[in-house]
Amino acid sequence: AEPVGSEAVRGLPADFVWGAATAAYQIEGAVAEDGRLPSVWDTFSHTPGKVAAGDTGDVACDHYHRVPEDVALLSQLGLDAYRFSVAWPRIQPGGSGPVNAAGVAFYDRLVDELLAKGITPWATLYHWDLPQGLEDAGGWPERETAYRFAEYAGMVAGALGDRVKHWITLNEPFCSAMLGYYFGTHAPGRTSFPDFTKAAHHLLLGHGLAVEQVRAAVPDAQVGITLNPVLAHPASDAPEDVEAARRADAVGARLYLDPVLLGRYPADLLTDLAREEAQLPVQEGDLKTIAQPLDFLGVNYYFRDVVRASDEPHGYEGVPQTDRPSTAMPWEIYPEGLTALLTRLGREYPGVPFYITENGAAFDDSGSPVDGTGRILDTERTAYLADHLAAIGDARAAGVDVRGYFCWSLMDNFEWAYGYEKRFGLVHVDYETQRRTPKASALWFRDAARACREQ
Ligand code: PNW
Repeated sequence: AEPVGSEAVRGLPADFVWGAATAAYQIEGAVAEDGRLPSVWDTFSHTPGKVAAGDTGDVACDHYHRVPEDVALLSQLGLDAYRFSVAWPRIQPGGSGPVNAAGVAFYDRLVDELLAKGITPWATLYHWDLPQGLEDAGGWPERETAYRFAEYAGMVAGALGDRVKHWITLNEPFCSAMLGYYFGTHAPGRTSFPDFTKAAHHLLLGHGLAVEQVRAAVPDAQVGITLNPVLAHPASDAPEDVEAARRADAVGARLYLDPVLLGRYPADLLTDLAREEAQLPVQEGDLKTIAQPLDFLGVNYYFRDVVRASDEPHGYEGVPQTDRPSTAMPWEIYPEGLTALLTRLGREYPGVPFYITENGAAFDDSGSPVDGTGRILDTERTAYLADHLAAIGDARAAGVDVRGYFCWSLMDNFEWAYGYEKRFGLVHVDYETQRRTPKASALWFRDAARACREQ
């Protein structure tokens, strides 16, 4: 691998947390084993036309049967921490009722293996795999789903909390609500603006209730939520584009940040929603529940948005930046946006430490050279990681309290609506043989973590 430039770890402290992230449905496979029942993503991926190439998570990376091997990979990469998600449909397969002990046993094995290798587990309770039984009862637009989520969170915290001390309630409620219930590009594939706003509020309520459950079960827990606030830039100085950027910021960033960290919904957003007759179904006491003090905020960062006005209920549309370098998604590569985002979060939401819980890139690795041992020399991914780590160093230099970085992803996996074609892994997965091979970027990441610790 290329030597680690000091630029990449400049400004990162020796105790900075270096990790990698995955999510249950994207890697586990074994969808019908040990009592697991379908989630909305099983249903969605098995619906023709929803996922590229008809891919599903039925097998994925077969991680369910390869825990020792995959934890050994993390260990070889010298990582401090591993962020994984717990599949609700394994723990409580229909979304209500008793704990499924066989499902818990899988995460017991994973956690024990991690701890045996000195790797700190960071558990995400919900990374989009709602039990289908709850969707059939109305899904996140129903308030009851928030109570069901809290019950499930308490079950998981009770089972794993003696060993797992880092907890993330939700991953990117923006995606669950907006992509799942309004754009329909993610499961469950519904396309209603009012359902989106109801889902958003009930996800946030579920977060707050889950924080209470985790704290009750695990008194020494560190609890947070992972959001993906996207910085929206107007495509021009025209007032309608500036207004579009405000709308994008309201619905994409502040809808989640403000209630969780400030205990209120943004006033401008409430006005926008009232105009669309899509109010948030807030009941007395909800905002207090949602705004429990947190130990950290998880931030996922991939890109910025450049937006212009649109007549759609949400009021904006993205303008592709075709003249700018991009990843295979294709998402614009914009590392300075991570500095800008963290600086803004530090200013507007002071007092909570930040962790980057996801950042990384899909590139067409098949176009990269391979060395004599079969290793993919993915220099673009290494450069992407180095530039984003340097951007975090810049935010720290500006006084922002950001304490760690989890690369998305440990290995190539099921990239939601894009299926297996988009590869985000530090580690290459051959889906014919399930063979894992670290890419050059993985070895660079290992060396960067070491250089940071030893500086
Ligand atoms: C995140 N968007 O998803 C998720 O947390 C991961 O599971 C996923 O694999 C990763 O980023 C890469 O996509 C997103 O369209 C999916 O705005 C889509 C969007 C954002 C994040």
